[in-house]
Order: sequence, then C-alpha cells, then structure tokens
Amino acid sequence: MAFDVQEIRKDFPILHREVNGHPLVYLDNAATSQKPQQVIDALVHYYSHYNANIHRGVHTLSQEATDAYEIARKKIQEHFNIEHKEEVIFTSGTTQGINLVAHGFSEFLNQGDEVIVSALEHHSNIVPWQMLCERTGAILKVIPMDVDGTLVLSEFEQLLSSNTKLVFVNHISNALGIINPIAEIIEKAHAVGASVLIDGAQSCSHIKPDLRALNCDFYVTSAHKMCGPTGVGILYGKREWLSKLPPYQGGGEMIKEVTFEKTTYADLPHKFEAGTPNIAGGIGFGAALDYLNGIGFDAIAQYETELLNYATEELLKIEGVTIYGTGSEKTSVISFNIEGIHPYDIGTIVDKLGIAVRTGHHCAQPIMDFYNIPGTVRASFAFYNTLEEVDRLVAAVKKAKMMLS
Ligand code: C6P
Repeated sequence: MAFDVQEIRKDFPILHREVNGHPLVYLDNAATSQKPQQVIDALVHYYSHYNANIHRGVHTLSQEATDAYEIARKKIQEHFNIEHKEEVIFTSGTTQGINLVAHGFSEFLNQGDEVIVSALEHHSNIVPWQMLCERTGAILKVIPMDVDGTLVLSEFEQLLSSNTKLVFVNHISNALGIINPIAEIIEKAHAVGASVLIDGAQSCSHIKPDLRALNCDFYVTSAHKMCGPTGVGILYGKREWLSKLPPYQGGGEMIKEVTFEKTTYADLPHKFEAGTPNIAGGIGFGAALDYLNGIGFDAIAQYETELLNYATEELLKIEGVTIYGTGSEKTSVISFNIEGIHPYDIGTIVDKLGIAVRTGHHCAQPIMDFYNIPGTVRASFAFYNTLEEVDRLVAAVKKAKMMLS
C-alpha cells in the first residue's frame, strides 16, 4: 500500500481540532504520540464488552480479557523478535522498567564495581542508576558526547574494563534525535562481560528493533510514544537475567504460594507483574502495533526522513537559528534555538498559532549543560505530520523571532 499521509490523518481524530483558532499542528510527538481511532476503539471495546480482572477468574469475561491481554503480549514478542514470551514483562512504561532493573541489580553489585551511562540520557536513565550506586557503592562513569550530539566511542572503549558490570544507553536521544550505535556498544560491553540495558522510549515509533539480533540484555519502552495508550510499556529481559533478578514489587499475581512463614514467587513473567495490571493499556498496545505494522516501518522511516530534511533546511534559512544534534544518524527531532531569545518564549508564541512544540531541558539537563544553554525548542515529527505543517512551523518561528527581537 502506498504511503498516503492524508488517508493516515483521517485515522487520528485529534488532528482535526483547532487550537487558539488555528488548525492544530502537533509537533510534540517525542513527548507522546497521538492515537488512531483503531487504538481508541480497542480501549472502548474492552471497557464496553469484556472488562474484567485477568488471570484469576473462571468466568467468561475474565477469560476473554485474559486471552486478549496475553494475545497482546504475543504480538509484542513477535514485533520485537523476542525469543520467549515470558521475556516480555508489562510495566507502566520506560521509567518503571529501568527502575525494576536498577532495583534488582542492588543484589549483584559490590563496592567498586563500575556502571556506565551515556551523556545523552534522559533523567529516567540516569537517576535510578545513581540511586543504585548510592545503595551499593558502585561507581557511575559517563560516555562523553561530541558537539554534533554523537557519543565519543573511543572514550567508551577507554571506560570499559573487567570492573564494568552494566552499560545503559538510549537507542535514540529524546532531546536531540541522534540514533546511537547500540549494536556496537552492546558488542563492546559484552566483550568485557558487562550487561547492557537499552532505553528504547524514543526509538520504537520510528524503528522496529530486532532484539534477538541486537542481543542486548534488557530493552525498555513505552506504548504511548508509539500510538498506544499511556501507563503501559514493556521491559524485555533475557530469561537468564529475569530468573536471577528479585521481584520488584510484592502483591497479588506475582506469587506461587503465600504463608506467614514463607512466600514463593510465580514464574516469569508474572514474578514482575504484581497487582492488577493496566489491562486495557496492554490490549491497546497490541492494537497500536497492529496499526503501525499496517503502515510499515520502512515507509514510516522514509517519510519521516523527508520531513526531517525539509524542516532542517527551512529552519536553517532563518537567521540566528542553531540546531543541536547535527550527527548524520538522526530521527525526526529538531532541537533548536534562536540567538538571544528564550526557547520558552518561542514555544508560547507558536502555541498561540496552534503549533505544539516542547520547550525546556527535555528531562536531559546534562545535554543542556554541555551546550551551556537553558533549553531548546524541540519540534518532533511523526508520520502523520505534513510538509505543509513544517511550513506553518517555520512561518510561526519567523513571526516569533520578529516579535521578540
Ligand atoms: N521522554 C520527552 O518529552 P516514560 O515517561 O516512562 O514513558 O518515558 C521516560 C523516558 C525515558 N527515556 C527517554 C529517552 C525518553 O524520551 C522518555 C520520555 C518524553 O522527551 C517525556 S519527558
């Protein structure tokens, strides 16, 4: 099927509303994506037809809900090419997945062990590891970044040693859109016996990661970035690791047997899924994958690259614009500033013209510190955006510049 953006836009009801008297131009997709009717329908259908708790009822509704939830898990397994279904742990999102692993590693790290993070990380992939280091006495080291927003891999090699136990890197930087060479990073980390967690929060809407080929130990992502609902995501972990890690939370669902003397834990994946999960969210996540695969990730990537190149070219024509993150491996995110103008002021003016962008540090303060700036304006494009919307952004930025200079 040929890629037809106007047909695709019909699937997204929110794209047809107005904001401040102008048709909405939604360019904050890295914060959260919009939802197609197919995903909204899956949520409504669940609540209107078979809402019930799962894995615990003999009644028909509970069985239907359990089946739908487990079918979603299977879809996720297939989508990411994961070897075993029980390696897919439902979480509330990327942040929870990282915290689950960081919590579990308290048992495996000792004073003086080293863990490596990158300079390009979101706070979610920094703070839980700092907390882990405080608990265990492990040392946090940082792969530095270059001025074009890429990681300095030669420095990474210098940091690696037999003391390195864990490496955490995002697949794509949320603040700059730079795609990190994760296959190389994983291989190098494994060569010294370290395990690797990849934060895939920003990648899965643009790329279809093949986790078996990547061979990472953990991969985390959030459904809401990829046309799915909020409050649900996955942690992929290799079965050997998930079997060794202790449970994250205690409660219903995650046990085999409970007595006051001793509790034994359920098998994977339930050991990490305490309490009633986000059932509708899991089902909606499956519907989102069906939707995205229906369009196809090659078509999505090709079209988004067209948007990125056009927007980059047009924004750079405005005098005083600096784009941060100019490395060649990049997805459809543009972080920029205009000389002498605060990003917040640009964001406020373009919003008055119906355009949604994110401004600030994007939960990646170390990157802003590196560039010595308070923040940026971030326009992040999805496959349902258009070249005309890029023109609207550029015109609005020009207007903001005129008003604020
Ligand atoms: N970034 C952004 O505007 P949660 O909130 O758990 O779904 O995802 C956290 C997270 C972790 N890693 C990366 C690389 C991310 O981009 C995010 C979320 C959003 O950039 C909201 S702060």
